[in-house]
Amino acid sequence: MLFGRRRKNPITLPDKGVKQWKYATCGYCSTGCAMEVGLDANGNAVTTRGVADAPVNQGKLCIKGITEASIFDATGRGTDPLCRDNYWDDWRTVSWDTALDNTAAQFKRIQAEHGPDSVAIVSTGQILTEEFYTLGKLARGVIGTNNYCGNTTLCMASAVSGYKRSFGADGPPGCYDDFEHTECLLAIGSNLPEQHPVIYWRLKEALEKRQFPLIVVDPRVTMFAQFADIHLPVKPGTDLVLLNALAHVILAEGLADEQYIDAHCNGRADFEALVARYDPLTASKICGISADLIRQVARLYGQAGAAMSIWTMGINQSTHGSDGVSAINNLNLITGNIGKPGGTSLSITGQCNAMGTREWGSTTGLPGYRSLENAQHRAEIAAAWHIDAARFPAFRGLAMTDIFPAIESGQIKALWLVATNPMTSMPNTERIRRTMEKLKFCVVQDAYADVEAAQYAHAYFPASIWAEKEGTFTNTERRVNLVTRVKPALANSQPDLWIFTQLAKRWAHAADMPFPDTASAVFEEMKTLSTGVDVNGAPRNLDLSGMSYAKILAARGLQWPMRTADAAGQPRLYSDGVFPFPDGKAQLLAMEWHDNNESPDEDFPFWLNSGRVVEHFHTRTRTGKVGNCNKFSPTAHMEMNPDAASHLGIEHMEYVRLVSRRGDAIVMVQLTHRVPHDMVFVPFHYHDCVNRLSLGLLDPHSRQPAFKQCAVRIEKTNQAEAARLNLEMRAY
Ligand SMILES: Nc1nc2c(c(=O)[nH]1)N[C@H]1C(S)=C(S)[C@@H](COP(=O)(O)OP(=O)(O)OC[C@H]3O[C@@H](n4cnc5c(=O)[nH]c(N)nc54)[C@H](O)[C@@H]3O)O[C@H]1N2
Ligand SMILES: Nc1nc2c(c(=O)[nH]1)N[C@H]1C(S)=C(S)[C@@H](COP(=O)(O)OP(=O)(O)OC[C@H]3O[C@@H](n4cnc5c(=O)[nH]c(N)nc54)[C@H](O)[C@@H]3O)O[C@H]1N2
Ligand code: SF4
Ligand SMILES: [Mo]
Repeated sequence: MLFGRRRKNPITLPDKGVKQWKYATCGYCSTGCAMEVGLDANGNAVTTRGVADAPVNQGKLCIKGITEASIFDATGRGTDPLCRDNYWDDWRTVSWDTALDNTAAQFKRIQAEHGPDSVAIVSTGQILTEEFYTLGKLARGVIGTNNYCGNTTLCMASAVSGYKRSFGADGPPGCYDDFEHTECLLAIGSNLPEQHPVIYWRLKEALEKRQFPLIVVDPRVTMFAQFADIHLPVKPGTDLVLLNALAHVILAEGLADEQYIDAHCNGRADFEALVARYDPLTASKICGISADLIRQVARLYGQAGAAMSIWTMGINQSTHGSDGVSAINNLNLITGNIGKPGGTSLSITGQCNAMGTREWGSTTGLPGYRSLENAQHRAEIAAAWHIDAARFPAFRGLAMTDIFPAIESGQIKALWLVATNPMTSMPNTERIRRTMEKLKFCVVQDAYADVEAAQYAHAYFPASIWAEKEGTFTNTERRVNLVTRVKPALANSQPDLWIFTQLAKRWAHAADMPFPDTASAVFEEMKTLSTGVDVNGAPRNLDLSGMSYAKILAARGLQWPMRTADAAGQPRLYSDGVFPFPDGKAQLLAMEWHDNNESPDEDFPFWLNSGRVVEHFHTRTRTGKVGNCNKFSPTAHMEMNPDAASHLGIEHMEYVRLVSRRGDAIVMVQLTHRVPHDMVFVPFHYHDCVNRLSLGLLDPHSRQPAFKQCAVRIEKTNQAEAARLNLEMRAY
């Protein structure tokens, strides 16, 4: 006899006519899922499937990965290079030679007139590592500007800065397998089930095998918070206070790992003196979590045999983002939870290759986690690139968030945007719009021609996307994985690597420099730069020298460091307690919390919180055109507490106008108890929406904007007019 589903509703998968499967790594988030793209008899990408024996995702994909085959031909892809004299003119289709010659000539003219740093370059976390490395060589070795940065300033800069301040170098020390070993997990400012669904699945698998406390810190009752054992609805922007208080209890109650601190940490005295002032009662009055709950969580964390913390944008996008990260590191250092199975400080990265640019992109330094401030590092890279080390500045230039004000003030005249869309993703859209209008020359290099940033461009380079190219991505757990060329580039678009190497040819001195034009040759060059010793005399961690594309493919991704061909990649860093500071010790940091956000008042009584939903990716150049993603949230919307709404006479699905000190935006109301009374949450995916309102105060260390905190008021609005405006703003 047949029972249940088999009898009632047998599931049949439609036959998509797949003739061939080709390997890739997902091009959306940093989870790093391995997949295969299915091609039909005509070579069209028709579907994707997860790779069953891949260590990261073990066959799973989320909604974005499942629908990723349709992005190749999505509307709005750029097919030809375009040029125009003024941004208000119509575009002219031109040849690649014309587009590249013209761009090089404009950069040279502007640099001759206003100095080398008057040309700025802002890149991304979404191209291949080999492309990042080549762009860095072009930016620093050929064009010679120090104002070169990436959208990672909006994303991971606080994690990078916090890791460097605590451990001496960037690089997440843990891995997903730590879920299988931990006895306590603290997740801060991360909505893992929606933003990293497959990492969340890994966590759930671990929890199903073995129970351990899951504690989620988020002012919203996110999906993650609903699944947690303990939810700490922290007051926005006060995580540092909570973390200092947790450390206070752990030290005061003798739960610290004294041996680990003595052997591996500097700075204990100052740190202890500072956290002594953050007793649970004092802290509770600032961060809104009761003293008892703070003690309970501290004891759970301090007593666990192995405890780990993960975090994402709720920490990084804050005026104390870098301090928040270092405070998480403090917590793990004093409990001896670094580099051991289940004990770690694991920042959950954002974009598919945000790690690749940090490692090899040269935006904040030089390749392979080298720094501009270090003369030996400058010499090493100058030798590899066959240039004079004097070409490198001895300090890093402006961060992305400082580049825009420098355009405003006239210091920067030209801007090259590579795979980033600041017109939608930067705070204070109106200010960005006025800033972009001031540019003498702007190039936008994007896979999609309808990206909003192109509105102010004088040249547009159509880039090939994701698996139209070959190369590697590094994921959250330092795993390097391969993207193979699944199908040919669309129309006249070209891989970013090709664009960089061809542009380099427009400068005479680049002729003497190595500019390999295949990804695998670039990878070999990177490998040679990845060996050697660090500032503490220990072997460099970011070592890829044992890897090859064939090995990566066979293993479905390998973690660095991998120093020899017969070694396996290393799952954790700092397991020996040796950190990349000169004396090998990590740094405990004493950090005071300052109340420095824009916060609600009488005129603007709500916190405006912003972030993401599972079905969309960033500024929707891709997911906005994938029917099975866009249909879940085609319209800009806002989570609002029903009690607050009824107080203002606002109903579910009604349009309202949000107003901040910067601007206004129309959103549709979604009533939900996920947000408290005094907060609204708006996904940032929609153009001319939340970032028209955001302030984006900067973290002093990382220069990352506090996207998660500013103040707004809510006004009733004419529904028909709002619906029309809403449609007009979001034409696709
Ligand atoms: N579906 C999807 N997945 C994505 C992306 C996407 O666009 N779509 N983008 C990728 C990228 S680049 C990134 S960076 C990640 C982001 O991943 P996440 O950081 O997990 O996502 P966000 O929604 O930006 O923010 C996470 C949470 O921070 C909370 N938060 C706000 N203020 C505070 C605070 O003061 N303290 C604390 N503790 N929490 C606070 C918010 O309420 C929110 O729930 O997602 C990646 N994955
Ligand atoms: N209010 C608010 N604002 C935020 C955030 C928030 O939480 N709240 N989060 C911030 C964060 S964490 C991030 S990471 C940023 C993201 O902000 P952006 O980077 O500006 O947003 P994306 O839409 O990802 O832009 C990437 C662009 O690259 C293009 N692209 C994709 N693949 C390729 C390729 O292979 N080659 C080329 N040349 N182009 C390609 C895409 O079409 C897209 O236009 O937004 C930030 N802004
Ligand atoms: S979890 Fe991230 S990497 Fe995996 S399929 Fe989804 S978007 Fe892609
Ligand atoms: Mo991000």
